[in-house]
Amino acid sequence: MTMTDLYPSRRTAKASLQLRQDPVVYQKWTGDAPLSRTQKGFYEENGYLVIEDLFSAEEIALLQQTAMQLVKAPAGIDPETIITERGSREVRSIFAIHEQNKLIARLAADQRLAGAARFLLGDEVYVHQSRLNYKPGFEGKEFYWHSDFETWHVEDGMPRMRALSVSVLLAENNANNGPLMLMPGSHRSYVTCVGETPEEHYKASLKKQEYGVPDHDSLNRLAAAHGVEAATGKAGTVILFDCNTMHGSNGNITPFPRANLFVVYNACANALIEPFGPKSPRPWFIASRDFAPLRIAQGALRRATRRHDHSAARQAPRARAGHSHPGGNSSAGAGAN
Ligand SMILES: O=C(O)CCC(=O)C(=O)O
Repeated sequence: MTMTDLYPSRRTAKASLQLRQDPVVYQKWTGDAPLSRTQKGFYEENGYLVIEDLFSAEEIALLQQTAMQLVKAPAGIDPETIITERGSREVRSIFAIHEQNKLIARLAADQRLAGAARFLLGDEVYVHQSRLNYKPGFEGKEFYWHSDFETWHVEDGMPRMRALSVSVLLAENNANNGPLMLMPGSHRSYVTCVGETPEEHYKASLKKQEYGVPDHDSLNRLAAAHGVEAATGKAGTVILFDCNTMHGSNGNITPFPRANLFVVYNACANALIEPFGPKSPRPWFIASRDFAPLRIAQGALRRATRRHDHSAARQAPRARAGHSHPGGNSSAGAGAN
């Protein structure tokens, strides 16, 4: 399906700042919204929101143990979904993590996260992408400044700005270990980037992005207008941020790893079409094409039992046909930028 490109990028020799053409919050606040009026207002104005104490200590410990197990012994994880750091065998990211682990699938479907996304995006949602960014001690490299939307639009065919990320911190993020940094208010400006995207760009870009990188002049202007905030917090802190908020993070040269989970929700009405840039879409584990609405789950996250086995969200992720992405987001129990 072709559609007018409202956010062209990587087409011209010079970068520019354009105005956002879409709402940030897609519905009015009412008393039964999953966020307070103040939280909704903060998110709308700043393009992000930090929430503490959404999860119990037991739930956080369970998520931490699960994430560490996956990083240390990624048996059962499709090797294609594991991205290592440049020049090292350390895990940088594991993609489609909610499709490969039932606890993370359950987390992605949780009312506390998915319910907030559904409210802000004003529609049913599905998971466009999930990942665990590990940022190992000593070796964890930076994530340079970017707008996720620019990449998702150009490389995945996401038509409009109607998506957001939720990051669940699984380690304390402090000034030292490369916490997420955001430019509050930057979500209202779209930075177009320079340089035509090579085919299969994702193979290099998940380690270090070369295209879809904002230029210094645009970053200077955004930073002068909005400043930079570091979203630090204890383990369990949740950060919601709009798909077009300028963000990035520094490397981690401390000995302590920093693990953060990311779940990206897209409005079902904003399902992907053909990419606006390169011809071939990115693979299933980076950009899901299963647009079935997520079935939202209530209640506490629980340790795996025989009834709730977290070992694999799905049978054999590698059995997928080509780049297609079989159904499953609609099931709470099964399961970059
Ligand atoms: O993990 C981080 O610190 C930043 C992650 C990020 O910006 C990304 O994966 O797009």
